Amino acid sequence: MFFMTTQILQLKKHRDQIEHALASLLFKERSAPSVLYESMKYALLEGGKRLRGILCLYSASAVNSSAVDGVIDFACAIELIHAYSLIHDDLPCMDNADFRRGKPSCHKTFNEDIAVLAGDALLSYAFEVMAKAPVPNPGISIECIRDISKAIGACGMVGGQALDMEAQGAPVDGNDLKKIHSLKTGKLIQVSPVVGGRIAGATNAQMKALNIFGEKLGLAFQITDDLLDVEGSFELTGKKTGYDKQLNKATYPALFGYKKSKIMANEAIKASINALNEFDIAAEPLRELACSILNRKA
Ligand code: GRG
Repeated sequence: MFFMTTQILQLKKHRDQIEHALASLLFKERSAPSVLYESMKYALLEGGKRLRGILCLYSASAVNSSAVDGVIDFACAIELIHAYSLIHDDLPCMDNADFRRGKPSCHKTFNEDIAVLAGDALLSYAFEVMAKAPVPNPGISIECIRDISKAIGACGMVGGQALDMEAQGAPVDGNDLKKIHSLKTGKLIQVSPVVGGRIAGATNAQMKALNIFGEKLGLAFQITDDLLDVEGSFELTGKKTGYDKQLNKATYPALFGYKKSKIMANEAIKASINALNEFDIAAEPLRELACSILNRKA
């Protein structure tokens, strides 16, 4: 009970830290055309779990217990990119989803043209934020920007989205599904702890560990996301459930069955935690976060 309360308080503290930092960063863009600014604010602030940003912060602390300059900026940049990807993913030409984070999706509130531009502006701003981040060593900043660009580009998240679009209604096997999700959802999750660790000065062995940790966690996250689409509720997930089936999407429960999908998620989380053997107690928040993915309801 004590463990749970401490973990939840710590998560809340970091989530609030990211939320405040995002609000301050976005405020600097207030001279943008007002409808664009409002749409960016609508899609970015409030409602996100900030999982990717928290992974970045926790990994930096696992490597270096002192506060590391610039990590929060990278955590926010990752969340800006995530918000852009969700806006574009919800568009009628993509998943055509009417709800996100418990409210009408960005294009439902601001129309498609502005929603596309809000996504574009959030993505562009993420790069400005990273370039300005007060990281101790500018070379490290460039390496992180490189890692993130790779993770979200044509051979990463955007490529995964293209494969996902192509796969709708087509026969998809377990390997196809793994590939789509490891790119579409997995790459941004995977790069988040890697970037936090890199900024904090991780050794090569620690970088390798964080990379595997992120990869396995991303897989477990996607499997649980598919399970939530079957067993979750709008109240908790903030989006329409049962939607994968409606779109005829290949999912883990559809391909492997509910029970096997649960086992696969468990195995992926075990593997993610094993990868952290390189770290001492300072990585405990990362381990706890990984465990919480299995029981997540949102
Ligand atoms: C359109 C370029 C482009 C990319 C889209 C992110 C993405 C790629 C697709 C997301 C599709 C999706 C909803 C996948 C399920 C897993 C997932 C990423 C869920 C949303 O992430 P959460 O639950 O969201 O961390 P919050 O709202 O908490 O930030």
